[in-house]
Amino acid sequence: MSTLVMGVVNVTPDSFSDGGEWFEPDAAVAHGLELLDQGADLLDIGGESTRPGAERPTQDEELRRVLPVVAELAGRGARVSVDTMRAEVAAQALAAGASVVNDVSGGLADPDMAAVVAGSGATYVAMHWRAHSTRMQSLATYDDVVQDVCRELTQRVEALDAAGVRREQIVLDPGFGFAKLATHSWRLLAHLDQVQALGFPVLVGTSRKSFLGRLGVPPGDPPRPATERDAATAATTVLAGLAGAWGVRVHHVPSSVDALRVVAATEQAR
Ligand code: PMM
Repeated sequence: MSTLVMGVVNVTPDSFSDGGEWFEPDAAVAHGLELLDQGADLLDIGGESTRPGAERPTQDEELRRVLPVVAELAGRGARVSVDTMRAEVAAQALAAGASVVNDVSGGLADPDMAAVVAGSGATYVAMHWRAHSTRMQSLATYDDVVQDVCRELTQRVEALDAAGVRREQIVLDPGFGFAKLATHSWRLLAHLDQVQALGFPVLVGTSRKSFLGRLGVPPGDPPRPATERDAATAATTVLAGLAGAWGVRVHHVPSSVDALRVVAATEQAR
């Protein structure tokens, strides 16, 4: 099966690469429609920025941001994912037409999340996570990042299973940049096969992340701006495609669609 392209629609004032750009519902919907036009298979709609140090919006504010956008895009036939750590936001987004819950905390942030997911039958992306954004970078210590992430993801799967979530619902994500230094993200990218070997579909979310922003930049110089990381992101999409990832979560859809065309054409020529 070919890798899906999940286009990012951040309805936030402060996301690291596109905060504020699509903050009004109409702008967010228009952006989602543009991403679909460009070839996105599904849209990931989020109302909470998870960049390092970000403060959380209240639940009411998060609902106010995402629900109209989820309802409108799902109503127009899009496959919609809601990017949330809150069970109530997930429940209301599913009721409004979302079919995927993308939880960067893998169920750790809200004890009610697993029950909502189990009851709905929705696809559930469980990402590797250690703490909220305000303190996650202080927890970026590992013995062996690939083994540790795989073990902690397996623990999440066991907890989800115990709460009634079916294995077929689960997609795993190693959580690039979340409680990870650049070296950790590179190691995970180099060993995606080990994450795949856990036996679940895998989502790769490298898009515009800071470890890509440091490529080719002399030490001490500022990283390149987020919007100048799309070519590097597309290169990671090739790696994800070759590894057999279920999906890539990206801001710039056309470059990743093309990257996956390269993977498909090469594989056909084998
Ligand atoms: N990264 C961000 C937000 N949501 N979800 C998943 N599953 N995986 C990720 O890597 C991920 C995510 C942060 O990026 P953004 O602020 O540009 O949305």
